[in-house]
Order: sequence, then C-alpha cells, then structure tokens
Amino acid sequence: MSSPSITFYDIAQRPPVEKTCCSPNPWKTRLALNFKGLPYSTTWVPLPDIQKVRTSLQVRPCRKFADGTEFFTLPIIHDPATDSLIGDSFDIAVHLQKTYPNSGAGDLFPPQTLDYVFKNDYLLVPLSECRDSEYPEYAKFNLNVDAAFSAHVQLTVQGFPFDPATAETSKAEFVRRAGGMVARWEDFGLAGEARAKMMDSFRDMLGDLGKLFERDTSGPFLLGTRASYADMIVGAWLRNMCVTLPENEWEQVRNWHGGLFGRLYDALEVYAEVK
Ligand SMILES: N[C@@H](CCC(=O)N[C@@H](CS)C(=O)NCC(=O)O)C(=O)O
Repeated sequence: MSSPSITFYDIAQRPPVEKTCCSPNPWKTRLALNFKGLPYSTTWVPLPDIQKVRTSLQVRPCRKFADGTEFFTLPIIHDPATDSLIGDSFDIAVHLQKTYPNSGAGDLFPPQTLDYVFKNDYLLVPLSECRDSEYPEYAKFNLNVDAAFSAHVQLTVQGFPFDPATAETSKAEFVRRAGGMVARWEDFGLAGEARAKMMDSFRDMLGDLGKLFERDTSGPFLLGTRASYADMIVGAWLRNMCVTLPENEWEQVRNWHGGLFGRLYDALEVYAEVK
C-alpha cells in the first residue's frame, strides 16, 4: 500500500491556476517538493480564504503587517508521514531535507557561502524575521533575496493575475494594507519614467546578486551544475516575474547580465511541474 501523499496549499490566481500561479514563497515549496521527488497534491486557496484555511488547519501565522496585526500566508504543507503541518516555506524546505535526506535529487542545503546583502531603498512589505536556523547561510540569503525582489514588486502590479471571482475583494485588501498611501489598486501601477527607473534598479540588484552565480561558471546554478535550495529561492521569484511582468520586460530580465537569470529559470524547469 502506498503511503498518503503530502498536501501542499498554494494561492489560486486566475484560472487555469496551473499557468498563473505566481506566489514566490509557495513556488519555493513547489520547487523543493519536486526536487525531492515526493508525491504530493496541491490544494488551491483563493486569496481571500487564506486566513480561514490557515486558521482551520491551526497553523499560527508567521508574518505580521506593519501595524502589528497578523498576516495569514501560504504555503502550508501537511505531511502525513510525520503528521506535521508547517506554514513557512523555509521551515518546509528544512523539514523535507531532514525527513527525506536522500530523496530525489538529494541535498537541498549543500554547504556554500551565500554572502549576498541587499541594500534596501524601496521596501514596502515587512519580511519575516530571520530566526535561528539549521542552515543560517541559507536563511540569511532567503531574507536578502526576498527583500531585494520585494523592493521591486511594484513592477508586477499591473500584470497580477487576479482571479475575476475574487479580484475586487483582493484589490481592496491590498489598498487597505497600504494604509492610506493609495486610494485604488490601480494607483500602485508604475508607468513611464518611474517604471524605467525601477527597471534600472531591478537590473542593478540582479547584477549584484548575479555576482554569486558567476563564481562557478560550469553551470546555471550557484554551485555550477548542482541545484540547491538557494537557486530555488531566486528561481521562485523569477517565476513570479515571468507571470506578472509584461512580456518584453520579462525578456529583458532573462537577457540581462549575459542571460544568467534566463538560464537559471530554464534550468529549474525540471522542478517546476505544477501538480
Ligand atoms: N515567511 C513566509 C511568508 C509567506 C508569504 O508571504 N506568502 C504570501 C505569498 S508569497 C502570501 O501568502 N500572501 C497572502 C496575502 O498577501 O494575502 C514563508 O516563507 O512561507
């Protein structure tokens, strides 16, 4: 008899959800699950239902909004093998490594130096605190990469694939979170010179991050031909950008810095199946 498989909770965007899913933290989990080759199924949760689902699973929130109130997020996984419910993408990756050390493509956390530090000018969203971790180098990298991409998230606003069924509720919620900074969702959008300036900043940020990828030129990954969770952290954000940026801008991103990020995106395709 085969054992029951893992349940992975991800955010449902516009149907078909398999093509539009673009939440970076759930993507980190999907890439890690596929890397480990573990059987799982995805439960798709509409954005306005995350609080309800997380509360009903009794998984405590791991983020807070700027005003100190709780922020209910995904991913969550339920792993029946250990009877665990885990509600943070980094904790999920650690759980998968500890519980299934030799599964699939092997070690998610091979030792490496990940000394990337993001200098934070534009950041809008408060990030989870960096907690004590078994893989502190990876935890710090996760935090810095999240900060670096989050600082440019305004580029993704116009292309965000809201599900028409819940779009108005979700847009109103994002406006509420901005605490009076904008009156309507559309006001978050960037065009013209302001957009070009943020694209420049995005390119420069990727240039800085890209220096880590240039240390080993034998392959698309930080460790050359060997993928690790650090590549997935960046790859998850690239998935978000691929879905939400206008096509011509995504093409630019793929080609900046000698095509490094396009190659990374393509190389992670083997772990990107949506199940
Ligand atoms: N530290 C958490 C953060 C998770 C998180 O921020 N998830 C976002 C999607 S990437 C979310 O659920 N957002 C729901 C919302 O904005 O309402 C993790 O890594 O899992």
